[in-house]
Amino acid sequence: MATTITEKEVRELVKGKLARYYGVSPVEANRDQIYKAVVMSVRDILLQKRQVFSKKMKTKRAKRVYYLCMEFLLGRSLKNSLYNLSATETFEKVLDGYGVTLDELYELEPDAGLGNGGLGRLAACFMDALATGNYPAMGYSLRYEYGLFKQKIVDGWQTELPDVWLPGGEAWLTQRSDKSYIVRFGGRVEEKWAENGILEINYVDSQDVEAVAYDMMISGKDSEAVSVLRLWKAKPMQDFNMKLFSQGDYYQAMVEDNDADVLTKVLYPADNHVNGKALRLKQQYFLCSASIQNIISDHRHRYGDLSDLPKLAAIHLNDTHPAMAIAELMRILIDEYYYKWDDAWAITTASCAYTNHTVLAEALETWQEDLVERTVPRIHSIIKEINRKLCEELWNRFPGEWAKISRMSIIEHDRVKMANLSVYGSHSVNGVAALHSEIIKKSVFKDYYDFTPYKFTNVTNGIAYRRWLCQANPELTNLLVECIGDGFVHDSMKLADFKKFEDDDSVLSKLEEIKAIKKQQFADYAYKKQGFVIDPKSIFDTQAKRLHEYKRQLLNALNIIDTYLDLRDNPDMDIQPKTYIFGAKAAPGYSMAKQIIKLINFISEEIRKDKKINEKLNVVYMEDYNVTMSEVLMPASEISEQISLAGKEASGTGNMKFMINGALTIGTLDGANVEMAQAVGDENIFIFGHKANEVDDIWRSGYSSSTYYNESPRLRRIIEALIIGFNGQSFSDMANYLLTGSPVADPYMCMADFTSYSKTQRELSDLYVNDKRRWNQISLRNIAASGYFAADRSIKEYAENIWNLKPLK
Ligand code: 26Q
Repeated sequence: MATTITEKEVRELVKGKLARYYGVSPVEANRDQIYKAVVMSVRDILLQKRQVFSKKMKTKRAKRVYYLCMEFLLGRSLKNSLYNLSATETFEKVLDGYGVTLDELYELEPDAGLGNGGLGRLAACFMDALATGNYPAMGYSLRYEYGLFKQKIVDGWQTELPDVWLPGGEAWLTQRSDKSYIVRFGGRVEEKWAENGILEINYVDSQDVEAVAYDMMISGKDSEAVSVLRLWKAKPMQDFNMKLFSQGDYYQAMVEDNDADVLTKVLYPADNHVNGKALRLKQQYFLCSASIQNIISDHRHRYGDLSDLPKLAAIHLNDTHPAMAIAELMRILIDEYYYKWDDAWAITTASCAYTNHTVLAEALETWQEDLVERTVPRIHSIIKEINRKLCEELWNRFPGEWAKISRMSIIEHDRVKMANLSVYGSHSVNGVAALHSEIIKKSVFKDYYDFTPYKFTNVTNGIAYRRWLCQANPELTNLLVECIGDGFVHDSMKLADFKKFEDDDSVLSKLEEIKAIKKQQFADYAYKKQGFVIDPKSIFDTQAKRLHEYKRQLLNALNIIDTYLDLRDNPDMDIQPKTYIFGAKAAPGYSMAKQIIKLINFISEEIRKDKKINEKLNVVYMEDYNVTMSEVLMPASEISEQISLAGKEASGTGNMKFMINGALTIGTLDGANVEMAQAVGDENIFIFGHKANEVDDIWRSGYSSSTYYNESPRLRRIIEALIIGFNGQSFSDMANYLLTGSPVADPYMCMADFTSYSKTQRELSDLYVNDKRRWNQISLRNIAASGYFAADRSIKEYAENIWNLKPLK
């Protein structure tokens, strides 16, 4: 249902905001004021829509989903909100009179970078899809003052700068002083049996922090629903400080003031890697406690009885980061509402569901037990009791199987294993792509799969495709509308109709023209941002994602080196000019990842110095890759690099964004690539390398990268080049990493997959030169087959198979 907001209403709204907040009329207002006034106007429209929807949810006693996640990587919102409200033109007309365009205003909005990568972006895509599908939904996260750091490349090396997003991003947030809760840390817990037989829990010397809600409205496409993203800000507790103050402990009062603030200062910048810091644990509990308190209090106000909770609320744990929500829900039911343990446990497990996003060992969260005990003593004792009951159940079920029981326990060797808590405390566990969901049943959760097989399921990830297709690529969208009508805007599966045009030469050449336009736009962008000169006629081959060894940017670099050495030997070699584009941030403490960035930048520099070679081979490292950059980059890319070691990438979602924009994928059979291959057909995707089971086999029999070195003169030449170095800098450490590293050389098997990768790269180049028509056909088939990878579809599956949630129409 499209909004019917009129030009007149918009004009009044914007004018009112300008007068109220800045005391200016539209003609006096500067751009920044107009931007903020427009954002606040859109926010008001959405708030009002949400209110209407909220009333309906309540009267219909509709079940709601609460999506708990430490990250929401939203990017910009203005363009998306106007698009979703179908109000872009109306606003454009109003702004016409003010001498600014919407495009200019869009550029004023900072990215809300409250996430690292895939997991956080998925959460953002899901909020959009939930609203679009008219599902009652609320997301919960933290209102980080600083999002993911800004990346600057200095002399080839990544440096980090703070991401100050709030001054520009704040206009989206509505402070909810009425939604505030106390979260308690530390101290001691005293248990006292009251005369009425009730166990009273008292907190002694705890540090109390106030959680204040800030709401952000997330619109759906032409729908009635609006999703709310509730972000918690930590605020020092006024009266607590006053108490200390009045006791004469002025200094302590001030220090504890600062302590509270620090909780929601900054997002931890690690992706697929845990950080066992106390502050992170506190952040996680802060999210869990504030959110669960809020869910329970709202539920009680609306419906009274908490026993109804599983019927009316689905609580979703996005990875294990909010796993303490399980214990927090138990705490509140037992300590505050005096539920019996088993009844509380039944409510908790029926409400909670958990998604796993990784099988990497270094990303599996475990916490030192004494840290948990010190930080959240009551939660610790509840987890201990959950664990005791679990072990009891396991002893009955698997008598004598000590090793298994120990693996399955929640607390083992003084560590709290969040994955086991999440699985045991949830009624559903899912992976994020078919292959990944199979792998977790065989690896990390094998024992749990034997124990409770019915809990395990799969929901393949999807993307908010309207952002990357309709908004980021209007040229392609128009072509699609001309060919198949605009039904695909609401139903991504209709993209399949585009396949009918695979033999239509005029459509194929239009597709090529559109790619050329988007390439030129990206070339202009790269020039403006970083001064890179890119030949728009060269093939744009892109790897854009977080920098991680398992994602194998290094494998890409090895192939670039190989081509470079060929060109150095023979500068007249007849090859299709190619531009390799990288965009990636590394966790600040991840030194190997930073070395890889440096390698790519040094190669890039050296190549740039040789004009003749540079005409055929160009490497650009785009600084500060973020959501907004991806919206320019994905539509411009012709080759999508999805080259993780098979079995390591849970799903990937960038792969889907490239696909829908017509890029050809070069990739391993990993994550969602497997399903992309099924959807588009093996002839339309460029798969190489060892498969997940082969990787396991090689690993078991002992991987030796030197075998591949000995067999391949090309690899030997590359390793030699690394040692000699690029742009005056030796990368012999990298050579050692690949050949002699310990405990194992080349842990992500770049050497093992190099030959097959490099051969497939050549096939792609040959196809581009020799049969551009077939290239365009493959591109078209990819677009047509991408409809399955929509978040709308993922959300429908979650709603039907996990949350038991119905759209509210
Ligand atoms: C945990 C504890 C302490 C500090 C940090 C963390 C932490 C933070 C972020 C651990 C992991 C992450 C992020 C994981 C992630 O982004 N995973 C990706 O999720 C995507 C969405 O499902 C998948 O498509 C990707 O395959 C997966 O890598």
